[in-house]
Amino acid sequence: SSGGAARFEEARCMLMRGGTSKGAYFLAGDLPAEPAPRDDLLLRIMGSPDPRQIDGLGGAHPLTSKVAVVSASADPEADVDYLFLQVGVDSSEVSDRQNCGNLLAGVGPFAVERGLVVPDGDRTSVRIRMLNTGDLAVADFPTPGGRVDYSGSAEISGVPGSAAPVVIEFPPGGSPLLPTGRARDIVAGTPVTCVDNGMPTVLVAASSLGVTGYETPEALEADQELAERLRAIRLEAGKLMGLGDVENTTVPKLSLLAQPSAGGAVMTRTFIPVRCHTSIGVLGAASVAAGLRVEGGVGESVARLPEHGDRMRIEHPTGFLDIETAVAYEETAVGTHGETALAHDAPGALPVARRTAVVRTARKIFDGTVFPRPAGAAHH
Ligand code: NQM
Repeated sequence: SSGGAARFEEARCMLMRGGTSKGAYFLAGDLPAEPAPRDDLLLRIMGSPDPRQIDGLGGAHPLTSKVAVVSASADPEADVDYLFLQVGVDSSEVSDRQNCGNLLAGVGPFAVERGLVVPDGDRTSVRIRMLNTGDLAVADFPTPGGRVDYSGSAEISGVPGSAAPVVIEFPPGGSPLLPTGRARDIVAGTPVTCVDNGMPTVLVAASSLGVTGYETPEALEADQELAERLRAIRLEAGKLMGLGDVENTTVPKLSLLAQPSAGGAVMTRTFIPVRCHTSIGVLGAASVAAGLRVEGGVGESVARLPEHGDRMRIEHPTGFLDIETAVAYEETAVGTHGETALAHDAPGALPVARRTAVVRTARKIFDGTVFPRPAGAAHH
């Protein structure tokens, strides 16, 4: 390897759980600035490509093969910039084409740990520019005595025990809530609702795919016929959503919807996009929740919306995720293809997301130096 790369034969790194995901957090300055050498280094740090990621930090699942790159922001509206990178497990793909609302939960604490943000009393609020989408998030978490306190009583499904709440607010983002301009489309012969409230997601009634939506993730992943059907839906929906050819991308996600079983609004099984999520992504849930509030969407036949308030409980394979969303029908809204709809003369006026908020938790697992596998040592 070149002399320039030698500087990165080891890297400062913090391993954190963010929500129901786990990843390696880096200061941008501790990684190569150029994407190609950065991604090569990250593959060697995580142990990819290898289904077991035995020679690196990765946990052999997309939810534990994640990276957050954090830096001070030049943007006056933000304190820090956060770039999410999905590192392939058994592929050499490192992708910045999706965001991650779970690793997001660790970004504020990490920024304080690394001195990018000075704690501001008993709780600290950090404004985060999410570089993958351009959207903002504001995270608020306890910092008694000027140190991040990870312990607390907030419980989230999919994580044992309890921890300090990280309260995250998402102001309205820049993407149209309905990327196709319609509440319902037929793709690959299946009715779907394509929605993007922070994560491009295709909603499908489980019943229209011949499953109940209550199967285990393992059982759904083993269903080859279902996999083919989902693949066809995703490829066609991706084009309609303006995402181009999504064959090799991790967005859009697919969420199968079924009737709730535990007092929530809906039961979900989410494909990210090939593996079935053991719970649900944060922004994935934000998109499901907003999509359920869209009149005429495919959720109408299965979901039970709360009678009032913004809070909605999204059920998933290991419990539930509570998320607050508000959707309004504005006088005008513009879809990706440039259509404009006027509420007063068009009953199909496009809805927009007003706000989204969620409680997550995060934890510092270790802080130190990571030693990447040497360059050129992969055999595949
Ligand atoms: O949707 C998994 C996760 C995610 C993404 C995925 C996420 C989100 O659970 O905000 O967090 O959909 O790949 O971490």
